[in-house]
Amino acid sequence: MTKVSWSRLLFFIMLIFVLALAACGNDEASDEEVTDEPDVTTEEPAEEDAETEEPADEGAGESTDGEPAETEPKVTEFEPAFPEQTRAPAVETETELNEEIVVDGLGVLWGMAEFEPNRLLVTQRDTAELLIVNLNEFAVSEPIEGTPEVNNSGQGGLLDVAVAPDFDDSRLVFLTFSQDVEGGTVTAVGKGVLSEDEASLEDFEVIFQATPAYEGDLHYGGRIIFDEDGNLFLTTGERSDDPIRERAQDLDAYLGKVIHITQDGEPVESNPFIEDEDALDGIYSYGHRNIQGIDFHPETGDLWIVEFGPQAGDELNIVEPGNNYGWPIVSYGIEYTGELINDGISEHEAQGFIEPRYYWDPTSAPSGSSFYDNDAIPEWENNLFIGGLVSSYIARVVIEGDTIVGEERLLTDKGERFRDILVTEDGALIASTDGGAIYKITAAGE
Ligand SMILES: [Ca+2]
Repeated sequence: MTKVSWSRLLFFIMLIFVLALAACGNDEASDEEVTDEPDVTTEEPAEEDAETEEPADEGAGESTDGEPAETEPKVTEFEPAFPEQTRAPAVETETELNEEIVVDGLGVLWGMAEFEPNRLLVTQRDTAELLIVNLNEFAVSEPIEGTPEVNNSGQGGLLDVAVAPDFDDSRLVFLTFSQDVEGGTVTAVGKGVLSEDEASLEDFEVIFQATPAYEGDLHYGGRIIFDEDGNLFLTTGERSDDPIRERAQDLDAYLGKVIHITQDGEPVESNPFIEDEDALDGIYSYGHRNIQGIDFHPETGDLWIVEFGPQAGDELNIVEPGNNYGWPIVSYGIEYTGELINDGISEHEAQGFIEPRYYWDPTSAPSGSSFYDNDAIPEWENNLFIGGLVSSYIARVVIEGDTIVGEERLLTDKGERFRDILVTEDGALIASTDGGAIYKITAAGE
């Protein structure tokens, strides 16, 4: 490291200290920067990434030299439980790609759903606007009326959007958002009917609230996806602060969970704790931190989630009913203060928890994710694409069975925080950003 880098590093360490002090004095200020969407320590290496990374060499083929995609030093001392659990070998897309910016400058575009071919419903987190983006016409609609009141402080606001599997008939749209309730805020799910003229969401009603309420504005989780039976999986967060985050381990709280509910917000009858009278019936899995991505593997049907870790320790997990994923007892990350979490136990399985299939160290800040379930770019089939926030890239993760065998970083030169990922029916890879852009990536020549 050069002298200049060392002095910058020292500066950032001092900055973290000051921010941490500020956070102690004021819960509302700067938490998003301090705890999540990390953070100055990871911002620094990300900048270096941009300077040192070689330009994408199209046509070079998948690399076989085994060097990892991650080139920065680890933040922690932890070793993986198995060799493929972190730092997968770098791979490179052979197909020549075309990038377009469909819209820009719209603010934090948190969630997307393709409700008609090449037409997306898109949420704007902070203004709580629901918009329609036309991918072919590069056009965005006026905000749709009838969306819910949200608490847009911190990481809160209008979060995800999904359309019912029978949308063509029902026109049902599902939204997640942070809602003011007695005692604080909750992650809430609601549904409404999109009017024929697409100007309003009618009869909007809240169907589920991830209780207990908490007075904080961090770690809402908030992703939703339909399963093949038309039921919903909802992800939540553990609300970040110590000690509330410990509720991720409690079966009488919906914090830090994957939740499985019907379209009316009722627990699905096959849920794992439905017979346990001390547990909430909607819980599907627990011990999660802040789940920001969820999708089904197109071939295996496994449900993969993306969890924000603390400093380092972001995780990819396969969710199975009743399983405990260990937070905040175990983690491959450390506190943003540099302190160990729970004396620094990283091994999950040895402690009776489920090992992540993959983790990042240093932080990647992984957000919305989507499997590529299309043959438009054949080499991408069944790969998982994950938006990175401070890391400012889209991760392409190559999976064999339940093992990560390769990682690639796309759009590293944009300086964007990639918030959500979607694959269209036509096979375009769509990425939304916190700067309010929507990128469309296709095979060149199509
Ligand atoms: Ca874990």
